[in-house]
Amino acid sequence: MSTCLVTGFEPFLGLEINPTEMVCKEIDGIYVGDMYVHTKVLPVDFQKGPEALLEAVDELQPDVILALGLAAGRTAITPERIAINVCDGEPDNEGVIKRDDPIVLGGPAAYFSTLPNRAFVEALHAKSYPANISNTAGTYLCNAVMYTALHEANRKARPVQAGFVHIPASHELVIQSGKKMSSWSQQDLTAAVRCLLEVIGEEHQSDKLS
Ligand code: PCA
Repeated sequence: MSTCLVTGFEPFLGLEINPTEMVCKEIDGIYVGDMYVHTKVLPVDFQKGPEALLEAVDELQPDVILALGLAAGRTAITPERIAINVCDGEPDNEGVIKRDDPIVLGGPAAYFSTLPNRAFVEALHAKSYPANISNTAGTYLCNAVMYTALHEANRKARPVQAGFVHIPASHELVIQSGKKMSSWSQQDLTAAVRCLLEVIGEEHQSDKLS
């Protein structure tokens, strides 16, 4: 049996909905093949977000960390290629603003995702879900959590895969916010994340067989 930790985020920047939180609720406790899925919703807080992720990793000792975030305005599911050691941009939910700050003082400049991003895109396309690899997770909380997950995975003695996938807005979020942006149904967003989990689950299955 393997364990996958899936994380989402609370709403942020004045929005009332974060579709990643809904996805987490919908898939918490499911099995994909023999892979157990545990979810955790993280605060949009430069201090507490990464801390909550590390606590969940400590508790669960997952084989895989699939972190999710909302990228409002994007049209497709976008697995992220790289996390950089920088925090910058909009205030977090506590009003804290970071400017050109490292996530880990003296840490490596960047980490590549170790999730099967290309296989994710192919599997999503096979199900007619728009998807492409993104080359920037930004410099806000999503990048901070992706960097923290990969930094932690890198320190573990046993292999832990980790990475990040941004998802578009849901229809409900567009209605609630009144913003003009592309959106998907919540049902499709959750189905797309299940598709990612199937890819991960299959990979772990074939690892065991080889
Ligand atoms: N998206 C933000 C942070 C929380 C979320 O869901 C980001 O892209 O950094």
